[in-house]
This record gives sequence, structure tokens and C-alpha cells, in this order.
Amino acid sequence: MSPASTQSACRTCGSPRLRLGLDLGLLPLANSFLPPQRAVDPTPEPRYPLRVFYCENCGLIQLRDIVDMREMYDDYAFLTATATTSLIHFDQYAEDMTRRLSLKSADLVVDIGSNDGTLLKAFRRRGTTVLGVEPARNLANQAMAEGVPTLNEYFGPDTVERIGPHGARLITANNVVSHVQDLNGFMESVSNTLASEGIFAFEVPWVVDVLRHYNFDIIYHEHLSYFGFKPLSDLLGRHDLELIDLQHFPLIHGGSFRGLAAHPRTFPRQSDTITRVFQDEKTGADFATLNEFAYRVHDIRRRLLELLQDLKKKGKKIVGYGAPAKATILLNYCSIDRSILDFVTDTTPLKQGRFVPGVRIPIVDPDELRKAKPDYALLLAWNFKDEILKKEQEYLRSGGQFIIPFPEPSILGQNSR
Ligand code: DWN
Repeated sequence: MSPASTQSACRTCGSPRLRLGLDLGLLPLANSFLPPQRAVDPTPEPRYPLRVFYCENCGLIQLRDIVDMREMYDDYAFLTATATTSLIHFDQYAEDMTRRLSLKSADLVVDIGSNDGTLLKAFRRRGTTVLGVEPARNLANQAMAEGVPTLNEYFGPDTVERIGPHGARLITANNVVSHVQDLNGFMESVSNTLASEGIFAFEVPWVVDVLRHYNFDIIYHEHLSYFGFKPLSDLLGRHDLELIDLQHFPLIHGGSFRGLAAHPRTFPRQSDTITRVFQDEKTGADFATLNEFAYRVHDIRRRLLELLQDLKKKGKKIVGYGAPAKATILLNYCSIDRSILDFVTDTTPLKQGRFVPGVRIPIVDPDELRKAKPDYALLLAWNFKDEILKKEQEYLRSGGQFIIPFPEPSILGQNSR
């Protein structure tokens, strides 16, 4: 475990004019779920500063405290295929891009940060040639075991050599670009890998949605950048790429955009859509908005803790529902520990039997919700609210209620819609 380093300049434009907008204090790594033997060890797990800055030159909202990526990604607990919503989303993604590019079997689709290969399996079902790039050994091995060719490495110049310059008709990078430290190096390698008539498609949570919905638990050490598309467009332009289209997905991770980029003048540019998004960012992701966000974060923390403590005083039984990475941030930042939540359920076998770092709350199989019949479940995987409420109709019918943390703490039961 090495201490965090501090980035002195803006990650994309290089300006030194970085202004502190929000300080969440020292927090553990979001995906570092503790195995049982570690959870009983009194030695505290590593905590790192979590501070959000605004670049006064290009507007990129970003972290400056950098944790060694090997500490976060060499062994990774998150699996894409743990939510039906995600499976549907990525199958539609493959359908859309196959049609848009009229992909043929000889066309190569490269997915950077391919995780368990969920997206590439959808492309393979449509006949294209696929290749994953995934640094987490456990995930790369799982994808390869399921027939998805995968390079177990961090995407970079060596990968370009392995694939061959301009060898990929389509490059995808979903919930990856936010995690990249060397954005310019990354984008240069994407540009060198992308075929002349190729498209680079990438999904990121949109910073305007994050700030608008006060989703502060999306802020964690993996997410180095919180993207607006104006700074992203400037970044692409420095590497022989241009933004050609933007597609908004309001229900994906609290609100995401899929950006499409290509080498200049190879595809028509949806200028109206792009201009409208840039305009929204002028007021929705400026420093004043980040300041207002910081104020509301403190208010949500106070109100959520008060709500939970009041329910506990009334003798209510409360558990957590879902152990996403963001739960580590929400629970630690709001000091929600085992005195409040008896356990947290999660569908990911990899996480069951482990503990949320910091607060050390056990993660158990979702069946425990049906056995324990708690009065309340704090919805930590709030981005899958619709899917989860549909799945848990029986819990709601039997009088169980969900506590929804955002955009403000609220209770949702059978009769409160
Ligand atoms: O950026 C990232 C996003 C895309 O995925 C990565 N840094 C890490 C990860 O973040 P996350 O862990 O917050 O992702 P999810 O997809 O919001 O995690 C949902 C969690 O909830 C999973 O562990 C599965 C679990 N879950 C559950 O227990 N019951 C999910 C559903 C739908 C359920 O019904």
C-alpha cells in the first residue's frame, strides 16, 4: 500500500488552476471488500484523501489525489453482468453499433476495460471479431474461460502494437475513461488503434447528472474525472479525434452519456445535440454548481443519518440492499455502521462473505433479506431502483420499506409511490 500521489495540474488540459470544490475526507478504496480474516483484524484498512477540484481553464471536475491503480484494479470485485438492466443495455449497445457501422465478421471490436466480457459477448453473437483488454486478472481469466479473447493488461502503446495500428473498426470503453490517469496518453493510443473509418464509443456518468442528483457516492478514488463533454471534446481534438454524437441514458449509473468519436471528417457530426450538451454544462457543471453540490452533500449526510438513527431508536431492523462500490463511500462518509445496518445483501458471489471496507458490515446472499424480514432496506444500489423494486414486490407487500438516499433521503413502501 503506497500513499496517494498528488496531481499538480489538470488531467486533460495541463492548467495549474485547480480549485477545491468538495473534500470528503479520508475514505477507504470503494471496491476493496474485506475477506473475513481481514475484517476481524483491528488494523484499519488504508484510507486516502478524496477531494474534488474544478479546473478553471477547461472546466474538468476531477480528483488530484491518485491511488496506485494496481492497488485498485489488479484484482477487481465488480462484474458487469450482475444486473439485468446492464445486460439489456449492453445488448442494445451492440445492436446499435453493429447497425451504425454495418459491422462484418472481419471487423474487429476492441473493448477497453472489458470486465467479464458482457458487451463483447453481445457483439460476438452478432458475428463480429472481438478482443477484450482487461487489467484485472480474475476478470480477464473469467472472460477467456467463457470464450472472449482478452489481453490481461492496461490499455496503452503496447496494446496498440499487439492489435496493430488502426486495426479496430470499433473501440468501446464504458465506465473506463473516468478511471484513466494519463488521459492524453490513453486517447493517443485509442486514436492510433482506431481504423480510419472507425468509431470510438465510450460511456461515462455525466457530471451534470451527478451534481443535479447529488450522487456524491459516485465520487471515489477510481473515478479520477467527472466528465463534461466540452473538456472531453477538447481532449479528443488533441489526438486526431472529434466528437460526432452523444446519446443520453438517464437511468444508467444515475445518468450517463455515450460519446461517439471518430477521426475528423469521416462521419457526420450531430452538432445540435453536442452544442446543447455543451450549453447545459455551462450552468450545470460550473464551480458555483459544484459549490452548491458540496453544501447539499453535507445536508444529505445529516438528514440520512438522522432518519436512520430515528428508526433505530424506534427499534426498527435495517439492512443495506446491494454492495456497489459507491456503498463504501455512502456508508463511510455518513458513518453508517453495524449499529445501524445488520448486513448488506449482494447478488455478486465474489462479494458475499466479504465486508464493506471501513464500516466492516458483512455482505450476504440476498436470501437473507427474505429470512430476516427487516423493517427497512437502505437502497445502496439505487441506480437499479426500478429493477430492484420489481424484484422485491413480495418484500414490499409484506410491509418492508426501502430507504432511498438520493436526491434526498426518502422512504418508499407498498403504498408510497
Ligand atoms: O464505474 C464503475 C461502475 C460502472 O461499476 C466501476 N468503478 C465499479 C462499478 O460501480 P458499482 O459497484 O457502484 O456498480 P453497480 O453496477 O451500481 O453495482 C451494483 C451492485 O449491486 C453489484 O454489486 C450488484 C448488486 N445488485 C444486487 O445486489 N441486487 C444489483 C442488482 C440489480 C440487484 O438486484
